[in-house]
Amino acid sequence: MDAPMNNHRYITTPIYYVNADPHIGHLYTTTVCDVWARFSRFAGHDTFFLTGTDEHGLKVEQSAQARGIEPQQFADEISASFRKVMTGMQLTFDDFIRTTDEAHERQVQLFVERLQAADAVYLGEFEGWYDEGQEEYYTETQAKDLEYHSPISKKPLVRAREKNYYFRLSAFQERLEAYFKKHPNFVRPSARYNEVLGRLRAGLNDVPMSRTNFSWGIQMPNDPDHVIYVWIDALFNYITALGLAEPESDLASKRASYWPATYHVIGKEILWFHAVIWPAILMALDIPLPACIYAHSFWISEGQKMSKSMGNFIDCDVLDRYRETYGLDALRYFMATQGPLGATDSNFAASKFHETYTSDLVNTVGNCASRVNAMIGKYCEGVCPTDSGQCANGGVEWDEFTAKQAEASMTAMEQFDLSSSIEEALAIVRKVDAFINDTEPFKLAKDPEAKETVDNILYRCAEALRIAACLLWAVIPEKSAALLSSLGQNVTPGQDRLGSLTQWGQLQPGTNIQKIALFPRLEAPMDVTSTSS
Ligand code: ME8
Repeated sequence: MDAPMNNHRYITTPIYYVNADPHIGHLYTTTVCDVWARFSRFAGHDTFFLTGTDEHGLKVEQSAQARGIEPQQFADEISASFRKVMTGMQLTFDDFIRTTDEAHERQVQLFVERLQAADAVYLGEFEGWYDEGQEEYYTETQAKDLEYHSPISKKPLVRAREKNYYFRLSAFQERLEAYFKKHPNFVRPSARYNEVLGRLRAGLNDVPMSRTNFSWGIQMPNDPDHVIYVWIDALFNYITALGLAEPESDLASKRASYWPATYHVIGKEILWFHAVIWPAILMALDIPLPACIYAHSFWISEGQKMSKSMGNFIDCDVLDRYRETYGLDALRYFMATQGPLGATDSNFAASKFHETYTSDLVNTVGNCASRVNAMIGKYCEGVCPTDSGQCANGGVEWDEFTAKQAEASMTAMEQFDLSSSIEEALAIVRKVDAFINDTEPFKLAKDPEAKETVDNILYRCAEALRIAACLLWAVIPEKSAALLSSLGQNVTPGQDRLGSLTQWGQLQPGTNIQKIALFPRLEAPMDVTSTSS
């Protein structure tokens, strides 16, 4: 990733289609962005986090018609439900853009006019195989595969021509290839980079950027017969949200400096649009490119592709049940550590969820915190002891060790490697457990002469836990805050800086330390078969 020129960071999710209800996929992408955005603010960066809904196009028009309502009303309803679910999951987006927002529509037209002025757009004629029922074109190869019949109505495809505006994608072949070569982290993970580059090198065709077969969309400037193709309309959201088409506007004065984006986080199925078409559009407009397109893989569920008919679909009802059983932080933790951020798909399974919850949250973080705080309760009257520095460290230079872990954890998070970042923080907790087992303060406490050693050990345990809690805050904000509060710490992420909070020695001797039970132990995995959906 190229280092940004200022302290600003900008992260985006795809904007979601309003023709399906929110499900694990949408909430996953938005949650991993939320983890990163929370971390980034805590690390002291001025951070903008954008999500929203993609509301134009034929499918929305048809879905609205089927319900006998206007497309706008239909879009309003589903967009509101996305927003509600995301707010309910405490996702801290700074704006929720809708492609039906007036400011978006106006700016898209301005950008398209600029593309026309730059001669990046032309009116051309397309000829192909047309499915009259579905109003969809197929290429020769696709039509051949379908034996020249509609896959839906089974009626014969017809030869048809359509006049469309085209974007001259082919003109950007060399510039794109050169850009990829110079920026090996432009697309991540690297498997996706190689995939796009391979396809890019195979050659680029111009792409249609308008349609005439429906009207629910943004009109092509000066041509009311054409509607701007929904993908072009949607991609612009990343810069219309910042007011980039209107540099003199209030919006731009507040937000324009967030561009270029630090991360566009997307699913792998929409990589081509983001890694090739979008950069070419930006090049045509002379706008800098985003630093990184991060394309994650997919969730499958209980070992199979998610499907409503299979009964393994992770929709909001199922997620609510996980949340009720394990808590919101556990759900965030599972998504961040076991999710498909890499190049392979991940399995969302009740047994795996339970195992992760039990091993990492109950047995590691929760157990260690309750152990340390309980010992301080028992052997130090609930008051943080003093570390006189007089006894052996049990093989650990705690200040150096925690500094190294904090640095590694923060670097990994900055690079969007959520699971490594979390693992570096958990390593601190594991080390505390090992330290307790090695030094056995619970045995030493029986000997009044060893009081100073016990105090020193317990101070180091509590202080290390405080640092781990700060590093885990972006992932499990509620439980980390509870842990910090049990250690008498009043932390306001964003105002307080992660970098300075993770320095050793800030826990003040004399602070009251409370007993804490963070994650209840649950006996069996959640029963996913009895889901109502
Ligand atoms: O494609 N696992 O919107 P969309 C993980 N409007 N993530 C998943 C997933 C799964 N099984 N299923 C979906 C669109 N996602 C366009 C985007 S952007 C300018 C326009 C997530 O509603 C993932 O982020 O189909 C994927 O890219 C996105 O939802 C697709 O959402």
